[in-house]
Amino acid sequence: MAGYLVTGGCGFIGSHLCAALLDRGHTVRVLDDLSTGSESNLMPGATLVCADVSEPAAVREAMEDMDGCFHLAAIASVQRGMLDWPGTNRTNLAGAIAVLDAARSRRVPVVYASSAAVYGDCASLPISEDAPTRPLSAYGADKLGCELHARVAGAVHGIPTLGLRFFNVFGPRQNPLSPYSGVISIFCDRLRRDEAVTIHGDGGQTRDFVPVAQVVAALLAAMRGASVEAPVLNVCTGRPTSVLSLASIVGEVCGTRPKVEHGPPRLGEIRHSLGDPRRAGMALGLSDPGSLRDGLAEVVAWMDAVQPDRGRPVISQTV
Ligand code: NAD
Ligand code: UD2
Repeated sequence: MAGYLVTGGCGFIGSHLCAALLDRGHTVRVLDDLSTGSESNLMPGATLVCADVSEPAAVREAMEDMDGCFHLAAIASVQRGMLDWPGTNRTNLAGAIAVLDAARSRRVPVVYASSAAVYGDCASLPISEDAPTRPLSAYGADKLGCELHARVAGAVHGIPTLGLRFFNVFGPRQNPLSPYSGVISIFCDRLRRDEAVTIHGDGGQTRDFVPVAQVVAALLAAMRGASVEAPVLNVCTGRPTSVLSLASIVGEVCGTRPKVEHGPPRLGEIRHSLGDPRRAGMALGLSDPGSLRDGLAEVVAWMDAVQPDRGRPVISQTV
């Protein structure tokens, strides 16, 4: 059994990862500032260090006697990166550097969250890991920066790393109440309460929606694959869904005819994002992620369990 530091462990993906690590008998320490995460997401058995990941001393202390680090803490929103460029950069890039710096003295392996946002708008789909990286957002640029610093960490300091380029992740515990929330959490929350959803633009933009269980499987396997070569792998399904058809599938799952409003397209919006899952599938031994409809049904079932009368939003916390 090993001890793992999970930054961002009180967030959506982090809480699922912590549950999986604890199930396997590992010791889990979480570093989180609870800015978008919640203490109610701290898994029983995990300990919490409430601190800012961009504070090198705090991260160094949290990494003491740990065997590995999963670095997930970030401001996980393209839109917030547009609004607060320096602030998101501090968390998203300086935070990653603080993690790598803390890993330096004992060469602690680091598995970290990158994003499909590093690719920008790719001419050729599906996108393999060899595609050029041309981010269209500060968020994507910072994630690419994490990958470059991970390469330096391996080449210069001998720190093993592996970066996972998550596509659009969804599942239970994703908070639907912020304007920056992932589209699936917003659509499920609204349509189960028979409220209208807003589609930014014409809804023809497509995304590769990947269930959180697949992401956790990839994270767990990635710790064994971390190396000084600083590999990066896609975590995706290879199946495209337009935002318009997402609204209609969520409507079916919720048993309602969706009311859809169209707003202006988002600034810097990527039109099509579709990953090639084959390399990661082989390297990490991933199995089929299951259907989008089943994953959506799981999200709606979770929301119904938390808020059975469907009368009010699912989580009272706002971000
Ligand atoms: P989340 O907002 O639920 O979790 C992020 C966690 O990091 C939260 O608990 C938050 O409180 C914490 N955090 C934020 N700033 C911090 C700081 N300065 N110091 C310490 N903790 C801080 O988001 P998530 O969806 O679980 O994302 C996890 C990781 O995966 C992020 O790195 C994100 O960029 C990446 N990612 C997410 C997706 C997705 O679709 N959700 C896709 C690609 C990449
Ligand atoms: C980006 C990244 C993703 C992850 C995420 C941050 C890409 C392709 N994906 O996701 O990997 O890093 O940022 O967590 O870069 N939408 C609506 N109505 C809404 C909400 C969203 O139409 O109410 C649309 C939105 O315009 C976009 C799609 O839904 O076309 C997905 O939006 P999102 O905010 O869930 O995620 P996205 O693609 O910005």
